[in-house]
Amino acid sequence: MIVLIVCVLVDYPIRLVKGKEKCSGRVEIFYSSSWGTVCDDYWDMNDAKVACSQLGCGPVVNATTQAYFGEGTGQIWLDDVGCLGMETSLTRCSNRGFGTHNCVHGEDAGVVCESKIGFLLFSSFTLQIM
Ligand SMILES: [Ca+2]
Ligand SMILES: [Ca+2]
Repeated sequence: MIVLIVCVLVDYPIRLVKGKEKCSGRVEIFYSSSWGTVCDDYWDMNDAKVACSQLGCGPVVNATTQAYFGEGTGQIWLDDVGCLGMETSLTRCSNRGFGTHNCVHGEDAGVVCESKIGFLLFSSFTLQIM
């Protein structure tokens, strides 16, 4: 029970917006009752990898910058995200603190991950030909 409460406090839900499929899009995080975006400063494959695994998607394909999936609205919640790649959620990575940033929505970060189904099919296909 205690573990559950700690997780709720540390891990905030994320979603991907405006992608062609559910495992790609602009990264948004739910904090303080509203969805906000992530700035692309120091946004790289390690950060995107954490977002992909938090969402239950397959491996990361790309970390997008400069509002590749369109500009979000409202708060920019995270900036200078520094993941090592094995964190279980984006908010466990170092950052400047919720809402502290020097960004505009033109810098919204996004990710492209393999969709889980595609990844599983690919994996089983690889197994079959091996
Ligand atoms: Ca980073
Ligand atoms: Ca910054």
